Amino acid sequence: MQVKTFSGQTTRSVLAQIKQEMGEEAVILSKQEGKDAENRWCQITAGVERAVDEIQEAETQEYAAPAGWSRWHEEWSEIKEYIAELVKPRLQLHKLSPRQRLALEHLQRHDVDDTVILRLLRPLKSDASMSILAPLGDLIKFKPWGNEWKSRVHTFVGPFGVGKTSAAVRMALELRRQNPSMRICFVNADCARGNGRLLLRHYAQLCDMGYYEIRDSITFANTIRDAAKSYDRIIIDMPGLGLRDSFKEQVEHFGLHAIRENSFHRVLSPTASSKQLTATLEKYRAVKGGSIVWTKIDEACTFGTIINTAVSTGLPISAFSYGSGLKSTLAPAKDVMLWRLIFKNQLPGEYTIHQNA
Ligand SMILES: Nc1nc2c(ncn2[C@@H]2O[C@H](COP(=O)(O)OP(=O)(O)OP(=O)(O)O)[C@@H](O)[C@H]2O)c(=O)[nH]1
Ligand SMILES: [Mg+2]
Repeated sequence: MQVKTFSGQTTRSVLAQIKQEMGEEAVILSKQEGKDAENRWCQITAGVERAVDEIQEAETQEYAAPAGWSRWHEEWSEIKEYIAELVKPRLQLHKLSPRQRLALEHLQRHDVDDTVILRLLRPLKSDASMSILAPLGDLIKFKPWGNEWKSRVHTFVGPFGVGKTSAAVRMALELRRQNPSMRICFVNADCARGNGRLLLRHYAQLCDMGYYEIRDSITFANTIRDAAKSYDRIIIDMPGLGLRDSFKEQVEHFGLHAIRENSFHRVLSPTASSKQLTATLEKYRAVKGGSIVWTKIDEACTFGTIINTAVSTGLPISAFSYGSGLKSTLAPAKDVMLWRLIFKNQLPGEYTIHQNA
């Protein structure tokens, strides 16, 4: 159900707005009337059943996958692997400098996809003095977490236990560090279970940030509307999605699509297999934009999936987290952090320490 709150001076004018925007099928979910210093006001929350699908369709158009897409995608991945095998002898690797070859082989050991390797090869072969970081930098986008992320609402989604709540708290703390006067609140959409709930509430109190809990689309719409009046950034912690859960159902349950200015951050870990990551990302195809937050990189031993995912989704990397505590375990993502992680096995925290030294 699409839920939206309309306001005006009279019931009649608000009902007219609802009819115009949602049509005859809209149902009234709640109504409030009052009078302030000067005027009367009326606020009505209305919902309409069919609109979700329409909005979902509009939002997913760019990503809309035909029936059987997953199977087709799997077959195409296999075909790509065969093609890569076939073309390998013709790659003329001898045209690369020894340094370039070593770097490419290193990426292959980190499970970087052959298709990505092929895309790196072309520019490298044209210039033996070129560092591999140049074409890599062209393939991967970074948008470091912080003030640059202007949208008011930020929603953290991802599999169970990947580090969504921890990332949300750390990213709020980082925002506050960059901008001490910023008014930030948490919206907990995962309050059915105890742990994350207590952690978020505790940190919100400790850091003087707002805290709300939501359970359905009506409390969600009202909460976001209220929070938007008092806070510059609203950070939503979503429940995890298991491999068999549907993101569309989650969106419908909370009425998530109705929020404007919402950036979705997919929280992922390189400790997951590439098949798991592909399946997880597939779930979130319906939402555009946002970023990828990579967590638990301190627990991973290869980082090729970070490169593969950046190339296949085109999404920017916004942050890396690298430890189980909440302090000094998250860094807004910069290209040099990924290069050092892959080529020197150095965690972003170590890079930051060197920078500050
Ligand atoms: N080593 C390491 N542990 C982490 C990192 N991020 C989170 N954790 C740990 O992973 C566990 C799960 O973190 P949460 O933030 O609760 O993860 P979640 O995705 O919110 O979990 P659910 O809400 O249960 O789905 C906690 O024990 C965290 O301390 C990280 O970057 N590195
Ligand atoms: Mg959580």
